[in-house]
Amino acid sequence: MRSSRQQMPTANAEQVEEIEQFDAIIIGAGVTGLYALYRLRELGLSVQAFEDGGGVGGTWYWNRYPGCRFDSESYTYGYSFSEELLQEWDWKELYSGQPENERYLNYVADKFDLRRHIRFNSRVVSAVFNEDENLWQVELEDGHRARGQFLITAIGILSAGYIPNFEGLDSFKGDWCHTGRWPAEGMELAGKRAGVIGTGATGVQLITEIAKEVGHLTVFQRTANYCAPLRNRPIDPETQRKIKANYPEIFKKCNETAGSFVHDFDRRSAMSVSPEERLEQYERLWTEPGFKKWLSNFYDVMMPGEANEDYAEFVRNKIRERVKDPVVAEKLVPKDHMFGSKRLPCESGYYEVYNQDNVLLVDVREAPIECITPNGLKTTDAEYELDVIIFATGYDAVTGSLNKIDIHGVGGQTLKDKFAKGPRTYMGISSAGFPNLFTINAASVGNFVRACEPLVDWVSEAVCYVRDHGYTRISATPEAEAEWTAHVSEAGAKILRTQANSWFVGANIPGKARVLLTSPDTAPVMRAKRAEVAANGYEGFLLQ
Ligand code: NA7
Repeated sequence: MRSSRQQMPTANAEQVEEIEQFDAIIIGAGVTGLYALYRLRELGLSVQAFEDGGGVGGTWYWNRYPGCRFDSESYTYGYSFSEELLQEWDWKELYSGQPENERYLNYVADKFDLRRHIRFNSRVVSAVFNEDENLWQVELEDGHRARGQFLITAIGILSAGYIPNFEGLDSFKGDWCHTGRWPAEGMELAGKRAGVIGTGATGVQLITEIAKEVGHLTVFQRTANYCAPLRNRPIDPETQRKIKANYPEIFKKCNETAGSFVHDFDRRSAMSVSPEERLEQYERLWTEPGFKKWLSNFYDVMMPGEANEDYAEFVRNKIRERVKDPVVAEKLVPKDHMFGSKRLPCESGYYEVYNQDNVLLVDVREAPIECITPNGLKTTDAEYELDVIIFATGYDAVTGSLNKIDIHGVGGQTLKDKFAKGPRTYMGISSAGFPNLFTINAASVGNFVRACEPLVDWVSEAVCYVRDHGYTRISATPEAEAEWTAHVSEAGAKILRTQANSWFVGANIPGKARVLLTSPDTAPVMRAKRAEVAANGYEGFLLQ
């Protein structure tokens, strides 16, 4: 199907602006946006993607900070839709780094000729639903406009970077940046006095890497995390051959697990075996790479309760063993939240960094940050002189990136207002009063590509259903939305992810409503739910 151009009157009646019209508009050309583009185009729709960045990749385009890499197994992260692609691409490491991940996504964009449908350096600032024509009109920062029947926000769950509102940042004489907007030309760090704020998954990767080159490093930690060894290694030719021969089984396995990872829980309770057997399993898994340590462990390790605390203590002791100074070690040992209630960072030498003479750990819960000064950073205890400040302070998750776009639905209501107390959607995908808008970024969770492919497939089929059945609009019914929102709240209250103050529940952003921002259900449950909805003629959706 071809795109068309419509002549629209402008403010000046003499002038006529041509606005290109598409079947679907996708915001974002990251992992999800690229696949949505491919899929919808294959289905014969005219599609245009708008991407804020200068290239494809989303997360893997922006996060150029040193140390950035997967902690999902690389070979589980690639797209599964093309056997040819799977066989052509060699993942070089078990946990691939950002440069390689970005190369992969560029390779995909070129191989499937996606680039010609993407307008780069194009930030969408508004999207307004035209009720008479059943079209979304988007406007970019540079004034460019486009229209589409369907609008898909593939803008990521963690893309709106958060920098705490510290007084004095403007006065800082050195360089600073947020990890999610790491300059393409890099940061000058060699020999410098660097300060890093934040010790989440990003901070842990970054700190380990830059500790190798900076002159002095000060880490400002508010909450210690449970981190475990990544144990990355190159993929040797024999393993590569096995991976390529086994993709169907690998993906089948991923599809069966809660978070779409290749690891599955031990069906036994940690408490049902002897302490010796329990410890033997903990130790054995500790030597294994990646998330296996918790996702292949006794199932109740990842549930609130006794097993969780037992494993938490095991991890705490692992941390204590690696840090020479016992006072520093105790600061690095998490004691205020349950194991797994926050995202678990994997690391490659993180704790040893604190054994270096040129590294200082500052506990900013004990002495909070007061302000940034021209020469560094001041806590209630002391001032630290710094040449560079790096904010590894995370993201305004899920709704943050949506809120950056002024989205107006039926009757002019804004999505921002509607989501002020948390997302109100049906299955994360659709919101009543916002027809033909698919908020894919609010519905993905887990091992990202594994989660986003079936989601995009579902949305694409829904789009075809609407068109093939002569409808012009699809959106969640208010009833389905209310039921789903209540389900997220009720089921969410019982899971580990809602037990700590983290981005999962918006608790990292001052003033943000505390609500689970993703689905509380496992990936197989969500896929089954979506399949049932589709099989029942898009039950819970209003088709007009
Ligand atoms: P996270 O996991 O949200 O971590 C942000 C870190 O920044 C965390 O240690 C925060 O401490 C810290 N932070 C945030 N605000 C402040 C202030 N005001 N003062 C001091 N420290 C602060 O983001 P990441 O980028 O590491 O990871 C995001 C996801 O990317 C991750 O889950 C992976 O899926 C990939 P806190 O813990 O809130 O006390």
